[in-house]
Amino acid sequence: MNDKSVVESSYSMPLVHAAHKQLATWVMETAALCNAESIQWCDGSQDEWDQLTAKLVDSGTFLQLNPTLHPNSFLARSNPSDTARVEDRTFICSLREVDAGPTNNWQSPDLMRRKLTDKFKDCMTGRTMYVVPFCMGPLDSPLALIGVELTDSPYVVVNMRIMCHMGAEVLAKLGSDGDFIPCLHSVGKPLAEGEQDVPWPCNEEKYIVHFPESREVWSFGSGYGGNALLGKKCVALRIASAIARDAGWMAEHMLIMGLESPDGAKTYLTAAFPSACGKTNLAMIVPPESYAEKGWKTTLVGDDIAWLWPGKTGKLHAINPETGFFGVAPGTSWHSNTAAMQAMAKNTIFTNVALTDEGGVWWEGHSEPPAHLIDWTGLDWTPGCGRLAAHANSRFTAPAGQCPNIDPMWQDPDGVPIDAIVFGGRRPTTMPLVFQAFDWTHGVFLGATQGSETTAAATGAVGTVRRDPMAMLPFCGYNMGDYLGHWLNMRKNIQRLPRMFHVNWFRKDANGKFLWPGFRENLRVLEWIVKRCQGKIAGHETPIGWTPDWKSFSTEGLDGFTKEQFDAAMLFRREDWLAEITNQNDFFLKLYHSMPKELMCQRELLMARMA
Ligand code: GTP
Ligand code: SPV
Ligand code: MN
Repeated sequence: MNDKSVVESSYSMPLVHAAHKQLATWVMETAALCNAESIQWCDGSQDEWDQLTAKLVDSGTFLQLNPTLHPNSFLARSNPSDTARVEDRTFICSLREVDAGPTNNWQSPDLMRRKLTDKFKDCMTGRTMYVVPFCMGPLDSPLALIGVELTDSPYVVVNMRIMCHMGAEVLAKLGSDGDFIPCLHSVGKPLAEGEQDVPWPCNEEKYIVHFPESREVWSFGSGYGGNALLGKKCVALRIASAIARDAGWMAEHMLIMGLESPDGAKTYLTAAFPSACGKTNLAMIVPPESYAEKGWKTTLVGDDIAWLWPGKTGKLHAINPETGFFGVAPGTSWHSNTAAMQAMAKNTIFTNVALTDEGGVWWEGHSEPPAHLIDWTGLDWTPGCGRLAAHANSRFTAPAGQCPNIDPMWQDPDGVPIDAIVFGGRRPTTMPLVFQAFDWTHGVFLGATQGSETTAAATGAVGTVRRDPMAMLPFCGYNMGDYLGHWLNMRKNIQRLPRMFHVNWFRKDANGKFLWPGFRENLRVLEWIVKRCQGKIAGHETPIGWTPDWKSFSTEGLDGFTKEQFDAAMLFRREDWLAEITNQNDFFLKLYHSMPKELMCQRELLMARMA
């Protein structure tokens, strides 16, 4: 299309937005294809937020919470069929199938483009199309990526305003010819003349589609989380991982946090845990009292995504490309995560949690159940009624700046220097509480073979152990074997390598009880990690890596936690590990053609050490 059609379009466009011809043309073409009733260019202002939240309250999508309990906060209840990411409907459409690899759904870009063009035709009839310019990463970071999401969901717009830099400042940075990642989103529910809208429009047929080579995202049919807030998983992980491979950096599903030990030394670490396996909890950890008294301090940089590159200090540096949390609500309480509770005290959007009679929010694990609630589906709920009050994947969208221990460097364009990388997942058996990799390549092997019980963050079976390399299985925008090769290659560019660790908070005893108290007490594991990074403490060498012993691991102030319990949480059993190695077979076979030889070799070495 050319400028002429922009001018001739039936949509009006403020002149200032026509400055970027390519953007203006794409906006006009898309509005025409989707038959949007009108176009709204989003500036990210408070006025815009007020206008959109009022509209969402009017349409029944939002319920305003009691402003004395939760100022400027809202509850949304989704359609019960649209509550989590849809991995089987997520596609990587590279030109060649081999570039998507055996762990991704692939379709030919041409075919997919044709199919989607058909789907998007007239799909915004009766709706406004919002133009949402956004920037992942601090605007002045060398890694910052700009995208523009076109969406017919005002719910998406207000969530995006919390989750990333959005609006006028991004458009200004884009100027008249800046590069941007086009992201097209529709809930896929056109409104016929006079048709009444539903509170949560969506479509049974969903497509979450990525074109990693041309760097575009098309998402159809869902309004929820990672399916619809396209800056997050689609851009900052799937598209960014492909960009990072080409440009020598890494886009990872990791939290970033800082730890200040009593001597004043600051250690930053990242941790890759699969969805709903405790990243937010660990990122926001508050030291137990005995640690706080000694002078331990914790800070948070990010809770879900880290972009890493070799920085000025010779270490890997990390930025959090997001500005908000889209955190799991169930299990979050003043006891388990005070920082999260403070972060979501105001200016927060809750999705699929329960509503209290006072106009507050509640979920399983929040506090003692109230005598009456309205559950996430809008029905009356009483304790013992047999239903969950909040959906297992219910979430809060809260501004990161509201977290009381946000790190002073969290928006630093150069990121924070990383000393440790931690892998982990939900492993009811086999995996000890903590162990350290012998070196970078062994660490990459630990990350590559990490597994976890599946959770409610994606639709499908919950509770079976699956391999989830670097917690990136659902988020890698290219061939997983090539991705692991990229990890190995990065070693050459990092002068001061981080140490690598594997943790497991989720090991259970014969009665199904967690062997480790977890949550705040995880700081004890972090202390061991920090001291290992500082070279202050000896490790115990085992076939699987370096481990702490009872003496070098602090349990002071951890009432009643015995050496027997520690040994059970740390136990290395040869039989379990032989089964583990056998169980990794399927994964190695699946990636046979692209799996780096170094990782095959690591497997051999592990078996040799076990013999
Ligand atoms: P995504 O946002 O989906 O990427 O996940 P996340 O990794 O940020 O998940 P989050 O921190 O929200 O995980 C929440 C779940 O982990 C809840 O069910 C918590 O109860 C559980 N959890 C977190 N930390 C611990 C821990 O130390 N021990 C145990 N047993 N459970 C934990
Ligand atoms: C995850 O599932 O890892 C999330 C939530 O962080 S979502 O944004 O929905 O993907
Ligand atoms: Mn996540």
